[in-house]
Amino acid sequence: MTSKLPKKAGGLPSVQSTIKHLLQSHRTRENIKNLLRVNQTDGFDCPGCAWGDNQHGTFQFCENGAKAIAWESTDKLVDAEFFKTHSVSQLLKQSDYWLEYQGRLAEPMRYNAKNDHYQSISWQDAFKLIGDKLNSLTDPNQLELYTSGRASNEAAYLYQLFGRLFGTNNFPDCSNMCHEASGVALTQSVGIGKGTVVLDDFDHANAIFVFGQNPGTNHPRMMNALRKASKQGCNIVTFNNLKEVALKKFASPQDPTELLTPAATQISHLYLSPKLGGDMAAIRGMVKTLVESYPSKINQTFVQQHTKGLDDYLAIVNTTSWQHIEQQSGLTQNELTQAAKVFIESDKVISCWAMGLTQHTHSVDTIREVVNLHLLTGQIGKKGAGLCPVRGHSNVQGNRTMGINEKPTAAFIQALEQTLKVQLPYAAGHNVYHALNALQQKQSKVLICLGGNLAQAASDSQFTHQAIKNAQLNVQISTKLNRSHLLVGEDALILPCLGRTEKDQQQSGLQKITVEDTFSMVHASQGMTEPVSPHCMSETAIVAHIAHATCPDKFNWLELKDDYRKIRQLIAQTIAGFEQFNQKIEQPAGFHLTNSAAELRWNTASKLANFNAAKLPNSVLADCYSNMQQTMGDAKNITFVLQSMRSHDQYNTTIYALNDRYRGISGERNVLLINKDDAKQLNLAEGEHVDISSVCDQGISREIKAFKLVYYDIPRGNLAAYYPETNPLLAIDSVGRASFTPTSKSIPVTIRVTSQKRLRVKQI
Ligand SMILES: Nc1nc2c(c(=O)[nH]1)N[C@H]1C(S)=C(S)[C@@H](COP(=O)(O)OP(=O)(O)OC[C@H]3O[C@@H](n4cnc5c(=O)[nH]c(N)nc54)[C@H](O)[C@@H]3O)O[C@H]1N2
Ligand SMILES: Nc1nc2c(c(=O)[nH]1)N[C@H]1C(S)=C(S)[C@@H](COP(=O)(O)OP(=O)(O)OC[C@H]3O[C@@H](n4cnc5c(=O)[nH]c(N)nc54)[C@H](O)[C@@H]3O)O[C@H]1N2
Ligand SMILES: [Mo]
Repeated sequence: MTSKLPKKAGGLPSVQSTIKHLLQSHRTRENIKNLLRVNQTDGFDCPGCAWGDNQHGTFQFCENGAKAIAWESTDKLVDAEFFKTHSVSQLLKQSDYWLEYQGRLAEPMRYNAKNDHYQSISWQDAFKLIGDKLNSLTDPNQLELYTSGRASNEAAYLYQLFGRLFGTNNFPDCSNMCHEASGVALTQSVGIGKGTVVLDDFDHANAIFVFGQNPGTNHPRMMNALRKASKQGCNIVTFNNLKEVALKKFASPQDPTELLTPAATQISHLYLSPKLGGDMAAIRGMVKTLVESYPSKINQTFVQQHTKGLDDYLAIVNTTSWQHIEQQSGLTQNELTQAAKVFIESDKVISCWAMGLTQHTHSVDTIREVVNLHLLTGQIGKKGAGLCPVRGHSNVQGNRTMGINEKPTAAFIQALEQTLKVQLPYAAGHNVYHALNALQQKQSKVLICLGGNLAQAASDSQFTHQAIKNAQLNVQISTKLNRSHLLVGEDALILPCLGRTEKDQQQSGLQKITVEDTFSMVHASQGMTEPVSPHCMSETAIVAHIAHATCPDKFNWLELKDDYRKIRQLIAQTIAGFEQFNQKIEQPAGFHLTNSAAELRWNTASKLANFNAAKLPNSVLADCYSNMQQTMGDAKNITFVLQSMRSHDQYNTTIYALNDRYRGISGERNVLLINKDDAKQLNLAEGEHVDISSVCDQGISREIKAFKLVYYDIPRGNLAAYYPETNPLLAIDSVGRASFTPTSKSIPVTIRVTSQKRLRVKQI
């Protein structure tokens, strides 16, 4: 392990880092004010993660929330002058970090293929161009409507309504690359694809299990809940492939002693490091312990009243051998028994998880295994207990609730049809996987992205980049310049939008938008700083104008954008749980959407919660890598399993800086974490550079070059590196079963020393 690792997370370095990022924003004063308004009544919702807020609205310091705000609210502008100086080909050579660092997109631009530059276009002309192009398509399913999870409920609702009135359910969504497996698994098991707990439950739990999640970086406000729980005597058990420092010790920047002294709160009482993709086996081991050694702890009353499929499930548990469990999880029976005991001996248990569980081939079964354990013990639907998929983007869950879903339920479409007196498509549309394939094959012809950076977020970069280039029209509604804007074919538009922190002025006055957090709390958000440019438009208005330019007769789109309350009235009429929406958001903390599973109502076909009797997979790798699985174990050419993850200084494809303080890494991102013994076996030294490659069954070889080795406390056979740099390695077909999520946490790779010649070129 490197000696540079910090002993605790949080504390003074967090505050120092925040100040640095605020200063770099060139809008320091506004951003300090912004920080005080984040997640407050009459303030705006943090554009960082989807973690919820306490009901009292007390200020919660969050280093990475501050970075997200400072990054959005900057005075640096990317305008017509900028694009005059830089051709698209030149921009393509820049790093993702450089591209976003240039500042906020400040006016609408259109790509000119003749001179390879973006040039100004009026909003009116841009909308007309989109409308004309869409109306020239021979089939509405030639349109792909991507969404990234920052869009407001209002923008998302209009977007899906527009897409469906146009005639398509093609709604690829960042969620397809993120928590899709959670939605699928929870719907199959408990009848609703959302978490069953609220923030208050963390105050009442006796045990909290954290699977495959790095909250110190990605959900820093969750650390307050974990710290408080730990101080109250709650046992916290972590399953993480890496030893993440925040999950070991955390110092609250709001506690003077922990801020200024080495003092910190111990977070995890038991910390287990399974092999990548080994969690299903680990949880199976916990279940086996329960069933075989503590059968009286099975909650018979709950199982009988509320569940279906116990016998089949127990039969599978019975046939799963400890040998298989130990080999796949990389954990011993003894370790798993300890974890099982904490679970079994606690009367209120919450399980949390994020990308470490969702980005594998067998993620749906893994998450259903977590649910199996909760069902056996009745740990759901009571205070202090339940299931908590910790969502990523701040409104990704709300987008789904609003209908951003390529497979809407018939009931959802019927409600829209009946209330709005319209006809909409029922057939399933495209998720990200299907959309990229359709674009690659030129079956889809227009791509509109409501935020995000599909080019860098999706796997198989070469394939994905070509797919986006194939679009006859590529429309990006964005705040910052990124690679998705530069993959231009015939025609492309950049439509600059307002950020969360900014005032959204429409004809009826200053507008509020609404969002839903990971606990299904819906609340209002209102930006307060002046927009960076008078030429930026709100996302909601942009969507309304696109709809108006395309299908003006179907709806009075422009009236809706003039007053967002009218959009909320439509939501109230068409989506269950939003009755009296405009009134309910006047409550300071917003309102909670009820969760059927938390109320022990099971919206499944059986009307019961379903056990899932799935075998452990033979291999954690996707089927398209069966050749690579065979080479595993050959000392000269070991197939490692690589996970791609976030550093402390990034937000998905947005790179804030080149450091990863909690992992002791600074100044670079092309690093590869490796177990010291694996490196020694291959005669590789720390600091040496390696090329990383993977070969899928189609024989396509994918490679990324010159990654610097860092010794790390990681299970043997596993590696870790950052996303998006690792995305070129992952075959487009390497997706989760039933979730289609890229298997970003289990990429089979081999490594070899980078040639000296190449390294010299790199250093120049
Ligand atoms: N600052 C910041 N905040 C963010 C984001 C960001 O990029 N930056 N992104 C947002 C988004 S969209 C999301 S989805 C979330 C992501 O939040 P996370 O899921 O925390 O994100 P990752 O960095 O992908 O971290 C995965 C964690 O799981 C562990 N892990 C990987 N594979 C396995 C495995 O097989 N088993 C186990 N047990 N552990 C494993 C890794 O070691 C790592 O700690 O964060 C959101 N919040
Ligand atoms: N290998 C690998 N790949 C992954 C992952 C991984 O762990 N490993 N994680 C996956 C996950 S969990 C996710 S969620 C996806 C993320 O996929 P996306 O959501 O598509 O990507 P982001 O990087 O969040 O998008 C950044 C861009 O969003 C735009 N933006 C920022 N704020 C706003 C706003 O308020 N409005 C609008 N309209 N635009 C805005 C900016 O232009 C910025 O460049 O990536 C996935 N890809
Ligand atoms: Mo995500």
